[in-house]
Amino acid sequence: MEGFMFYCIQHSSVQYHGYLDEKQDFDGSFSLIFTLPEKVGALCGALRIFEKHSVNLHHIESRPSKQDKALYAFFVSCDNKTGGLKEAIQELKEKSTTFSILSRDSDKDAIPWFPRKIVELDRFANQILSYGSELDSDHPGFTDKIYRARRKEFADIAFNYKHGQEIPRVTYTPAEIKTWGTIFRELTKLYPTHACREFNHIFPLLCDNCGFKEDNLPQLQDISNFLQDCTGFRLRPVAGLLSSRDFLAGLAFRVFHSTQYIRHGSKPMYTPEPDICHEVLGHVPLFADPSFAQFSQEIGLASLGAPDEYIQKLATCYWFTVEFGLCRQNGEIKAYGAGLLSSFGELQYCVSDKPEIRPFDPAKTAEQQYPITEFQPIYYVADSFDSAKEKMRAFASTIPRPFSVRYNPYTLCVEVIDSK
Ligand code: HBI
Ligand code: NLE
Ligand code: FE
Repeated sequence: MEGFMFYCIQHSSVQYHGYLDEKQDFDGSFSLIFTLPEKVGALCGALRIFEKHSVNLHHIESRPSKQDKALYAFFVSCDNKTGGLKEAIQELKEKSTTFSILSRDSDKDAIPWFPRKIVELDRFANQILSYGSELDSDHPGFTDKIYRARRKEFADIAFNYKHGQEIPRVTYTPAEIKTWGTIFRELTKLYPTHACREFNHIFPLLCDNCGFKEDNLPQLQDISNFLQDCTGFRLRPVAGLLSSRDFLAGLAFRVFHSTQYIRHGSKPMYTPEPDICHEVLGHVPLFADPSFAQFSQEIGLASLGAPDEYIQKLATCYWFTVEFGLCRQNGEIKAYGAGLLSSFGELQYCVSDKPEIRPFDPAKTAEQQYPITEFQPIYYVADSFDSAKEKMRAFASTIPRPFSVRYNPYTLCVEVIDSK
């Protein structure tokens, strides 16, 4: 299937426009997908409606509809600065054969907005859920002034970061290096017996290429370069937790949002919050594995524009795979979830006989409740990354969306296709 025609042809100028006039482009917070009957002047008529209601258009694409050759599909982004959008939509709906709205605002009938260019991930930086520079009162760092000030420094790096920049290098303090050292030492003792094959294959490469060692915290930019060589995954710094929708959207572009601070030194064995140890020891090795990278991106692509209840289901599948997944290898249970591979407490616990173990089945797994501040009572076991991916693909195809998406790795853009 083809992506929107004008979009492909004019792609480079669109991207250029985005860089030149980012602000204006980013303000286009509504997108409309509609089909018009094939008749001369149909688009002109539609554009006149926007003009009449003073709606400012930021971008427009068109192509023949896949569903019906006699129709033309249009994809338009616009803002609602003058307040005329509602009337324009009303009028346009009457002239259109099909009509959908994508919106960042909480309009019930709209498809949620999603990024279509990698630079649009810059929008997420200031939408951190909790923590960030402000710690919750039961966090071990809450009363530690030095720790709080340090967290703010990291938050500022993330807030100011823009796509395409080098991720600032950080000099970690002796106390931070000590915390890292404890975690690194304990985990590397467990990996040979507890981690999956793919993890153990890649880990030594990170030691050789990215400075992973007991007395050194690796730098995000070096890791990002390494991952781009392996699978095209890249890192971008983030101040804290993103919403599931934003976080999953990053994965669609093979972008992993990574924290850069380290957990409080008083509790090295387990933290509920992602920190640099979790990101680089837990997540990074497997993002260098092609099959796992593909699996992760597909969860991301499935999330774009999905209804809230399905974002919830995808986030739960993500939790029980990428974060806390187990797999069977040569008759043994091994860990591949990052939350396990970064916690020397939970890594030992997860393969003991204490937790319950079930086969990974997205439709069922997606409904499972889970705690986020203690060891998991239930884990799901996958046969392989490829089989988990096939299962996720089948599940994703049940998500109701009036369009499908395809990632273009040459342009780093998501192409929207008007029907499945
Ligand atoms: N945000 N920064 C950040 N890091 C994560 O690992 C993360 C997140 N938001 C949500 C999330 N993980 C998942 O648990 C799912 O909700 C997608
Ligand atoms: N519990 C993990 C750890 O201690 O490294 C972090 C999990 C983040 C979701
Ligand atoms: Fe994580």
